[in-house]
Amino acid sequence: MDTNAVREVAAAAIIAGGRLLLAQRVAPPELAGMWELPGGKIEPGETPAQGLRRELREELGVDTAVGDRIGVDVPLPKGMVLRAYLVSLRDGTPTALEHSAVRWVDAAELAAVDLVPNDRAWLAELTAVLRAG
Ligand code: DCP
Repeated sequence: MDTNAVREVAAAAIIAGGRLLLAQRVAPPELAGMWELPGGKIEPGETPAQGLRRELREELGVDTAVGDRIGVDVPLPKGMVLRAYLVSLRDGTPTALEHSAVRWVDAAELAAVDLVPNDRAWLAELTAVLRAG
């Protein structure tokens, strides 16, 4: 039993050339078709950066560098917490291996996207980073 309290879900804000990478969920039914920052559950024994890099290799087929956190902690069911990190691409082209599609959005497009409800908590920070870059 991992007594290290909070189980984290890490999500990646992959930004390149003033655009943010979004991935379209296939499940569960209530989120299918909506767009998210890709990521997933950090496994026991992993640092958040290690776990997020693993998830991004599995989901998108890319090698990444995980940077600073951005935005608020979003509480999830079962005592989990969702956190976003600024991430840069090191190698590979993001490919939808576990999503139905990926797309790059600028700040204006981000405002119009059907983003999963949890990730909307980061809209202001994401928009600010996109407008700065
Ligand atoms: N989540 C979210 N926003 C994100 C990423 C995840 O709201 N940008 C939520 C959706 C789920 C939970 O976090 O409630 C876990 O996400 P995933 O199902 O994507 O994580 P895993 O890929 O690790 O799940 P599994 O182990 O079920 O395959």
